[in-house]
Amino acid sequence: MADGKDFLHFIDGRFVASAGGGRFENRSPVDGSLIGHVAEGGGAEVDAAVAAARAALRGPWGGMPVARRVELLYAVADEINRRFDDFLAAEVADTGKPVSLASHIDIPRGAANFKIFADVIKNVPAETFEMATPDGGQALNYSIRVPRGVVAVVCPWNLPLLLMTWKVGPALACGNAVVVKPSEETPGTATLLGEVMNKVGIPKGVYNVVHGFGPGAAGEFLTAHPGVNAITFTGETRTGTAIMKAAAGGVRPVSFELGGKNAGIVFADADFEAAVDGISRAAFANCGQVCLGTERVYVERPIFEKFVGALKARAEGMRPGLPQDQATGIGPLISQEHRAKVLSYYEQARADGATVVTGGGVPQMPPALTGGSWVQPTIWTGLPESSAVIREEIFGPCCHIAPFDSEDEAVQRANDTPYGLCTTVWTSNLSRAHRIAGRIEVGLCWINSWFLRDLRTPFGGSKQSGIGREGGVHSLEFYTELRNVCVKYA
Ligand code: NAD
Ligand code: 6OD
Repeated sequence: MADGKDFLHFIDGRFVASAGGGRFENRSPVDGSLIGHVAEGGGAEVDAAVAAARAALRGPWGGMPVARRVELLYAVADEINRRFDDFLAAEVADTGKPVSLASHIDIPRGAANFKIFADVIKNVPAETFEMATPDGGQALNYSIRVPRGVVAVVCPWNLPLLLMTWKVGPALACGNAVVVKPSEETPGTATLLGEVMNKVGIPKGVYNVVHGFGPGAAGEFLTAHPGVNAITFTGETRTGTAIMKAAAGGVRPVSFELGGKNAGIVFADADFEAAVDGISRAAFANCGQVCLGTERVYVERPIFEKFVGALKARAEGMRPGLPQDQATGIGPLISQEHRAKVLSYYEQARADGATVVTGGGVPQMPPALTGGSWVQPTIWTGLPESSAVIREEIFGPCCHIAPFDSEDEAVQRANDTPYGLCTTVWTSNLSRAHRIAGRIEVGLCWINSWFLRDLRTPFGGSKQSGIGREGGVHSLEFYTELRNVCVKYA
């Protein structure tokens, strides 16, 4: 990774340290051990990266035919797959997530994100209009899609490679150059991708990475930089608010994938085992650190007790452990800081009178792992809907389960939140499923499924869960601008 365990910036095709030598520690969430040091970027690194990106747009990348860009993006995907184990090791080191999870989701999607958008850009439909001109002649209008220019990509830590490439893939497919600001918690795979870019021949300056922190640091400098033409961001709603203010200077477009407090709704007529399985994944996968996760579960009263018991058994069957161990069912949270936040909600739930069905604390770990950010998968019942545990995004392996008595009640309670990312509904009544899909205030509604992704579909959140949709041709709306060309030919 450029310099042993040091994570350097990747600017203009080269791995570089910070101008002043600043760096910070990267620690393992599994045991707290030191993984390495990360270059801490500031204004100088952001300036250099944006300048490199602008230069790339004026260079070979700017004039490159789409067919060649497509070939290069396919090569990026192939090279990620060829170096699958390196990406897996880097992702697992930074996040502590089980290898079984990262090898099925994070790394394959990291590669797929380049192929899917290469395919999209090959097949962009064109619009043409013939018109009569005032002088009795004729003109043809056609529209072309042009890149925005330099796109800032600001990323979170929960699915680092997957979420970064979900933005970098379409941005490059559309002919932009990018400056990525990975999360300070997860520098590994973004850095490794720099090696891939060089190996396959992506021109220098097209893909740049500046490491560092957010407020008053690399993240803020990047989003406020006048040389940036568009900003795509995944992270907390509060951070999105700050970035939107930065984007206002220069009137730059934003695409935001933000926080959520997603509901799961389980009807008594659902396939019980499938519903338990789906809600268990939605609540506990990736140690609950998935924006699409379900922290509020509403279960129809006749099956409420049985469902709570079955989910409890699932939670208690998830063994925490080393990522490489195939028996590991759940990894640690990303950091001690995040663990303190999650545990504060575990305390709040008790204070608000919750029944703790299972969990609620820190698991007993072997001595070698006690320095990690472990928490128990946790289930509560009995909380009032006004509790902060029900209202606020926790981003941990936990959920509250409440009974409901009617479809109207379930929809009303699911919608009673400032967020609107997704919902997962479990029922065998398809009429009801379609009705709910029309009434639920979210960007993504899963029926008898969860996190089932076709990358051609629009992805994004309603209300405070985001702005815009990405995925398939929808990504073109953000990563390109339409230019109309009017040709008077007669
Ligand atoms: P975060 O908002 O704290 O940080 C995300 C990124 O923003 C980091 O790179 C950080 O350094 C940077 N940042 C922070 N403050 C900034 C500022 N003022 N200016 C510019 N950059 C700044 O989020 P996180 O804790 O890394 O990730 C967890 C959050 O992300 C959760 O809220 C989760 O719901 C959300 N998320 C949403 C989606 C989605 O698709 N909707 C996907 C994944 C994660
Ligand atoms: O699957 C995706 O494309 C996507 N953006 C997933 C987001 C997961 C949130 O943690």
